[in-house]
Amino acid sequence: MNQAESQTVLSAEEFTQRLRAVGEEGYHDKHPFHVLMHEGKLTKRQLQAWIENRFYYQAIIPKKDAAIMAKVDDPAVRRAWIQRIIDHDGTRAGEGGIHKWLVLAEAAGLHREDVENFRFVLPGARFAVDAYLTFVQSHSLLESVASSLTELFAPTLMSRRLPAFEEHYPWVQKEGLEYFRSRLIQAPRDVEYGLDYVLTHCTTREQQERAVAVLTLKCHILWSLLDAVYFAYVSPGWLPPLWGK
Ligand code: AHQ
Repeated sequence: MNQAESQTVLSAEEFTQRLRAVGEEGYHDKHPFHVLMHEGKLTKRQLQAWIENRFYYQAIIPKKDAAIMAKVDDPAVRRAWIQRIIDHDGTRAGEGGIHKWLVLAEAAGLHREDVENFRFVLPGARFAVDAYLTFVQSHSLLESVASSLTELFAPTLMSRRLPAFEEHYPWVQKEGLEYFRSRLIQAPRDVEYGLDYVLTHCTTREQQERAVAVLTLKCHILWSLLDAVYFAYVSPGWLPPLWGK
C-alpha cells in the first residue's frame, strides 16, 4: 500500500469489513476454552470457574458505560447509551443482566455470595477486566465506543453457546440461560448504534485505523480473561497462591 492509499479514508463498507476482520481472526469465540465449552468437554468445575470469572466482567460493564456516559455532551447519545446500564442493572433489585448472571451462577451450583463478592476471580481475569475499565476511563469517547464493538461478534457466539449448554451441560438449570437469551436481543441493538457512531465519527483514516487497533485491544482483553481461566483450570491447572480466601 503506498503513502496515498494509506491516508485515504475508507468507505463505510471497507471500514466495516476491516472491523469485522478483527473479530473473524481474534474474537474469543475461537479461544481454546470456548472451543472446549462448545464441544461439551468442560468439567462442571471448569464451567463454574468461567461463570465466576466472567461475572467480574459483567459487573464492570455498567461502570464502563457510566464512564462513557460522562464523556458524552449530546443528550440524544446519552439517551441511547443509558439503555446499556439499565440492561445490566435493571430498574429495580432482581432485574437486569447482572441479576441474571447470578441466577446462572446459582443454576450452575455456585454460592451466590462467593460469585457476587468476586471471591474466586483469578488475578489474570481481574487484571484483564480492570484494563477494560481503565482504558475507557482514560481514552476518548470515540475510542471507548469502538472498544464495545466486540459485540459485533457476540450474537454468533450466543447462538453457539445456548445449544451447547442445553446439549452438553444439562445440569445447569434452564433459568440460568436467560442471560444469554437476553443478549441475543440487546447485543445487536447495542452494536448497531455503536457501529453507526464509529462509522460516522471516524472521519479520517487515522481515526479509522485507531478504531481497528482499539477493537483488537478489546479482543485481547476478552482473550486474556479466558487465558487466565484456561491456565488455572484446564492446563496446566495451576491455581494462583494467596487466592480464593
Ligand atoms: O454480556 C456481554 C455484555 O453485556 C457486553 C457489553 C459489551 C461491551 O460494552 O463491551 N461487550 C459485552 C460482551 C458480553 N458477553 C460476552 C460473552 O462472550 O458472553 C461478549 C462481550 C463482548 O463481545 O464484548
